Amino acid sequence: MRPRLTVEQYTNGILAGDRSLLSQGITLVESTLAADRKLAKDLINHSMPHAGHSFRVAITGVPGVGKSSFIEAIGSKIVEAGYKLAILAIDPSSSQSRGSILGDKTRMQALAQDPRVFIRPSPTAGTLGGVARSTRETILLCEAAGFDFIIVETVGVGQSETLVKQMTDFFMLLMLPGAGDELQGIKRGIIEMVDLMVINKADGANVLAAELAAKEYQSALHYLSPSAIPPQVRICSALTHQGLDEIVNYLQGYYNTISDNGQLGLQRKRQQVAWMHAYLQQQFSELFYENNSIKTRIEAIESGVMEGTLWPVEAAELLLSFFHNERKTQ
Ligand SMILES: Nc1nc2c(ncn2[C@@H]2O[C@H](COP(=O)(O)OP(=O)(O)O)[C@@H](O)[C@H]2O)c(=O)[nH]1
Ligand SMILES: [Mg+2]
Repeated sequence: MRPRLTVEQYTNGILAGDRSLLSQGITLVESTLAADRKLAKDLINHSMPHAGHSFRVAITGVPGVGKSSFIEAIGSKIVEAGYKLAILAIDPSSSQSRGSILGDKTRMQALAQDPRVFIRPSPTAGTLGGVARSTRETILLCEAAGFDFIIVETVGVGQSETLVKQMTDFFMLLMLPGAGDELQGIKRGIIEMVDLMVINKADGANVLAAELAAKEYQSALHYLSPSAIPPQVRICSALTHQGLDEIVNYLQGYYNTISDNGQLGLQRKRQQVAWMHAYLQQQFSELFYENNSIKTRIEAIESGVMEGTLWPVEAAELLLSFFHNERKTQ
C-alpha cells in the first residue's frame, strides 16, 4: 500500500500549486477504495473554499474531428492570454487501450511542458457515475491549485456529454466541414446543449465547405436555442490556427458577460443542487442493490420478468417491499 499523506499535507500542497500533490490528490478522488473515499471527501471539503474561480469549458466532438489538436493549439493562446490552464480528458477508449491517451500526450507534448498547463487524462473506469463524481472533484482540485481555465474534453458519443454539461459553464462542439443537414450523427440532445459550435479543419480544399456548413448550422441552431445567449458557429483550423484568436476572444467575452450578469453564479448553484441529487441517486441505488435481501432475490425476480410471469412494475414493487422489510428488521 502506498503511504498516505494527511489531508492537510494534500491541501497545503495543492493550494501552493504543487503539481505532484495535485496529481496524487486527483488519483485519490478517482479511487473507488473505501479507505480512500474518506480522505478524498476531506480533501474536497478543504479545497472547496478555494475553488470556483475558473471558466469551465467542455469540448466535445466525434473521434477524429480534431479535439486534441484544437485544444493544443487554442491552449497556447489561452496561456498567452494570461490564464493557467488545466485540461481534463475523459476518453472512454482509454479504459480499453492506453493507445489514444499516449497518442494525445505526444501531440499535446508542447503544451504539457508549459508550467502554466496541467494535463490529466481521466480513465472512465467503466462507469458514467464514476466519471461524473471524479471529474467534478478534479475540477475543484485544479481550481484550488490556481488553474483558472479548465477544459474538459469528452468524445461526443452521448451520455457523458450530458454529465459534463452539468459541471461546466460553456459547451463547445467541434464539427467537420461538410454535410450540414444530417448533423454528422450528433444527437439532437447534444446540439441543444451547444454554446459554441466550431467547424474545424477549415483549411485547404475544405474552406468553402466549412463556410457553407457554418451558415447551415447557424440557422439550425437559431431554431433550437433555448439559452439566453444565442449559440454561435465559428470556423477554424487547428492546423493553420486560422480562426483561433477569434474563438479565444469569444470565450473571454462570454465569460465576462455571464460573470457580470449573474448567469454564471446562478447556473453553478443549479449545478450544485443537481450534483446533490445525482449523488443521492447513486447512494440510494448502491444501498438498494447492496442490500442482502435484494441480492439474494434479484436473480429469481429478473427471471420472472424474463419469462413474463411478473410485470416489470410488479417485480420492482416486490423488490421494494423486500428492501423495506429487511430495513425494518435491522
Ligand atoms: N487538415 C486538418 N487536419 C486536422 C485539423 N485538426 C486535426 N487534424 C487532423 O485530424 C486527425 C485527428 O485529430 P485529433 O486531434 O486526434 O482528433 P480527436 O480524436 O478529436 O482528438 C489528426 O490526424 C490531425 O492531424 C485541422 O484543423 N485541419
Ligand atoms: Mg483526442
